[in-house]
Formats: sequence, C-alpha cells, structure tokens
Amino acid sequence: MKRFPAFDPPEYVDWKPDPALVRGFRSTIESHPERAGIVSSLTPDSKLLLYSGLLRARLHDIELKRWVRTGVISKAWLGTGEEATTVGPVHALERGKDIVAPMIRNAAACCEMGMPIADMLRAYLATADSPSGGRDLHVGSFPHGVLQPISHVGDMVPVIAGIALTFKIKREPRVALTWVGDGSTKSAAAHEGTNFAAVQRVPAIFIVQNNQVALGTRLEQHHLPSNFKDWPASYGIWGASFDGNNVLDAYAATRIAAERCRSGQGPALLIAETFRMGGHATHDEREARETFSADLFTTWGKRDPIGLYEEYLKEEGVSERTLGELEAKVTDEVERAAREALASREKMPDGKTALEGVYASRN
Ligand SMILES: Cc1ncc(C[n+]2csc(CCOP(=O)(O)OP(=O)(O)O)c2C)c(N)n1
Ligand SMILES: [Mg+2]
Repeated sequence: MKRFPAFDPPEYVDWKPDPALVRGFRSTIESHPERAGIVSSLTPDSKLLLYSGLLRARLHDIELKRWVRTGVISKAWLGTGEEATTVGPVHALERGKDIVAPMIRNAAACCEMGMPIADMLRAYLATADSPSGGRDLHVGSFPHGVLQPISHVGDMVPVIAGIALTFKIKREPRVALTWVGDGSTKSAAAHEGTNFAAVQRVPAIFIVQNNQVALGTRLEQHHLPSNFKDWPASYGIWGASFDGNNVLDAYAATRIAAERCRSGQGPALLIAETFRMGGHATHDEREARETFSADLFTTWGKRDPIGLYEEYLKEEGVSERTLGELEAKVTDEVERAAREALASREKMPDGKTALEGVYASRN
C-alpha cells in the first residue's frame, strides 16, 4: 500500500518484505492443520475483503493522524500495527447476528461490523449527528452489533459475559466477543467477567491483545510470566494463541473459537501477540520510543500486518493491479467519509441535549 512518511511509523515508510517473515506468515497457518483447513476454504473474495478491512483500519487511523497534525482534533488513539488482531476476528463472526465490544484501539471493528466510517470520525468531532450525539469519542452502534466502549478498561468483559449469558438462556446460537489489552487483564472487572463467563459456560470470546505495553508500562513491569499462554487453563476454559500480525491466523483461530461457542462448549480465551507501533495515543509517540528499544520497533516494523498480507496475496496469484484497485476504492471511501464528517461540524449539539437519552424510556 501507499506509505505516508508524515504519518506512518518510520519503520513502515520504506517497508520491504523480509523473505523469512513472508515464509513464516504462510507456515504459521500451515503448521496448524485445523486453521490451515479454514484458510483454504476461504474464497478469493473473502481474502480480499480481509485486505480491504486492513486498509480501512490503517487509512482511518491515518486520517485521524492528519486531523491531529492539522489541528482539527487534539489527540487520537490508533491501532497502527495491530490491525490484524481486530480485522481477522470480526470477519470470523456472523455479522448481523454476533456482538462485539471493541476497545478504543479496535476502532476498525466498527466499520468491519458495518458502521459508516463517517460516523466513526464524527465521534471524534463530537457533532450532533455523531453516534453518541457528541457525548463521547468512544464509538458504537447497537443496530450494527457494536457496543460503545466503556472508558474504564476491562469493564467490557463483564458486559460481554452478560450478553453471552442472555444468548445462552435464550438458546440463540450467537457469540459475543471483546478484546482485552495486556494491561487491562489486570483489572478486577476483567478477572470477574472472565471467571463468570467460565463457570456459566457462556458463548463469549475474549481476545487478550498483548501489544507488550499498557500506556507507558512495559509488559514485564506488570506481568511476571513471559506470556499469557497459561491464562485460559487458569480459568478452566479453552484457549489458543494466534499471531496478532497475521490476519489469516487471527481469522482462523476466532472461527474455531466461535464454532465452539455456538455448539455450547463455553467461552474461549484467545491470546494475540502483537506490538503497538506508536504511542498510547498521538500525544506520546516520543515517549513510546523511549519506553522500548529501537530494535524492538525494527523487529515488529518488519512484521507490518498489511505488508505481509500483501505478499501472501501476491503469492496466491492476486495481481498488483487488483490490490491497487482495492486500495483506491478504500482510499476513496475513507476520504469521502472524512469530508462528510468535517461537514458535520456545522451541527454541534445544544448543551441541553446532554440530558437526553440518559435513561431508557419506560414505554
Ligand atoms: C480502570 C482504568 N484504569 C486506568 C485507565 C487509564 N488507561 C486507559 S488505557 C490504559 C492502558 C491500557 O493498556 P492495555 O490494556 O494494555 O491496552 P492498550 O492501550 O495497550 O491497547 C490505561 C491505564 C482506564 N481507562 N481505566
Ligand atoms: Mg497493551
């Protein structure tokens, strides 16, 4: 894809495929027969939809970064480098039926569940026609099956456990999914919610999104084991790890988890290993470079989830022209959404509307 020197992490600007990592992308899937079977049953179109999803996620974030740099907004929380951990799992769900609760770094879940990108961007502008009427930059849309994130990290875990419990009680073959940051796993709410889901055997998927950092605290400062591999067993539930920079691995692992949920086998705890290629938000990118060694950025920068997936698709016979056409389409979609959202700035909410929609009506 086109790289953006003004907005991309420096490691992405001149991104070149590393042959060993390109081979590794494929062998990660091939080394797991069940996942390999799921990937081989994907149609060429579904594989391209995953590619568009990754591009949409990246370009949405680039638009926000552009807005920060040009003074439209003061700050944005991005998912750069972690796109596959959001896009793969959402595509593995039954959209229109299942429910997701993205955290702010999983914004791409909104558009991949069908929300207009313009609405996602409007949330940052707090316009009257934004999803929460200007109340909050956290985005959700119940009709699209997307819960608006609660700012308190970890709190979506018990919410998702509760929604999954209703699916179980109503005997609906539906799945509820949320992502939990490595740091957020340390919250009481995440622990209570995961344990509740475990003992009630509800159809919930929890994805631990281990991007190696929580704000400015490195993983080893808040987590003594070197990874999360033992966590599913500690709750007595099924779990698996996937490569958080490999959209196909993320997709296949979630498909397996969702099928288990739908057939009444209880919740799943998936662990995604990935890396935050920027700051916690746009305000602390310099600090993030001090939090981690330059080597770590170099290592993970080579594993750009979009670059690696492009190489995979090319090996599968997808032409550069097809990739380019898709990129042009998604670019146009995001640029149009940005123009629409900016036009909404004429519609700022009246102060009194803050009192509306706080409580559900009785009728
Ligand atoms: C309960 C609670 N404590 C602290 C915060 C402030 N806070 C927001 S994001 C964050 C770090 C979360 O780290 P992690 O769960 O690893 O997610 P990441 O940002 O890395 O995606 C913190 C401490 C909060 N929002 N909620
Ligand atoms: Mg984290």
